[in-house]
Amino acid sequence: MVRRFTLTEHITQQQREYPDATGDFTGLLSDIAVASKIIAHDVRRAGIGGVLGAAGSKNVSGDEVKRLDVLSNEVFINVLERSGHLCLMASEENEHPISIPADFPRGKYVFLFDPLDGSSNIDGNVSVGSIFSIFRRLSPPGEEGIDDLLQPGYNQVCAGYVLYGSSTMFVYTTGFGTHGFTLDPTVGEFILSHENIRTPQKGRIFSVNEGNFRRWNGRMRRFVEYLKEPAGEGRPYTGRYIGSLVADFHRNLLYGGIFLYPEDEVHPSGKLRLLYEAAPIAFLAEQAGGMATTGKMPVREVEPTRLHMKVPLIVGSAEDVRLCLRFLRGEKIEPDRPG
Ligand code: AHM
Ligand code: MG
Repeated sequence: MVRRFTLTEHITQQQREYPDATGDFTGLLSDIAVASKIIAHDVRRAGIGGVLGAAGSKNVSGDEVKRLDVLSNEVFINVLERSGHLCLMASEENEHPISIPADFPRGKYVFLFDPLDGSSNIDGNVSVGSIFSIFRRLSPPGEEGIDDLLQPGYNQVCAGYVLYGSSTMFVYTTGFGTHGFTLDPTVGEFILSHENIRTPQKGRIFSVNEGNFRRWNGRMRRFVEYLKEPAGEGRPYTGRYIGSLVADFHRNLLYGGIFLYPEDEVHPSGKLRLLYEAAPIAFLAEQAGGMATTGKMPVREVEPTRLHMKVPLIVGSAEDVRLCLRFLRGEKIEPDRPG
């Protein structure tokens, strides 16, 4: 019989590298996995469970909240607030930080998450995902506050996402590679399926909402036009855009390519949130050999000033991201030599 490696075993093994580890972190990741299994179950039942449709409120960024967003948010909060590993949380769905109720124990980590990203796709039965990011508390115990949440991405101790796709996948990094696990629904366990993912250095896919083309600056337009030219090796690139970050990123991570949500006239800082989307995705990309930039600086170097701040995101295969940066700097790109 083939020995199958579970997520819990993988985390436990990584933790053994740290002789001083208390097991706290292993416990936290196991709780995140439990929350994501509950959400996966809810997402699968969405059509039949009567939970599709708008919940009738708007989230802090002004987007309409679907009922599954609300449910997923509650699942993460309910599971993690009592875990004893966290002292503070922040969710894309909550305007303010989420504190741990006084009757539950507190731990040394803070947890930031987007409970159900891409939820505007739910009614179309398109893949959605959860994204999370973990930092160590900076403040002394009992004094946790917003500064513990507003940490730059290079301070992350862990980042990950769960993709509710044709199968459910849990992908995470603690800075020792990016690893993917697939939920085996028969036993309810995440099984190691993609160990140490290495994203291709150069891809053939570009993913961007081209409906915004005329709102981009000229340099961004020229870059995307360049990718579409039928000239030189590897071009034209194939356009693939779901409009669901986890699904778009995951596909490109495996196949190679570039994902862009640049600034434009309507979204002066892009659309994606630094703390819940861009920074964790950047950590995962870098650990797989890729790159992530805002166009001006590496995403993980951005110092957050607000919980829900947005940044432009350009992420993917290193050569493709570097090429994009050359366009954004206004460098002259030599045309390919024919044939
Ligand atoms: P959400 O957090 O409200 O779900 O929005 C984020 C989503 C991402 O999944 C996706 O990359 C992006 O919005 C798509 O935006 P657009 O529809 O403008 O292309
Ligand atoms: Mg989101």
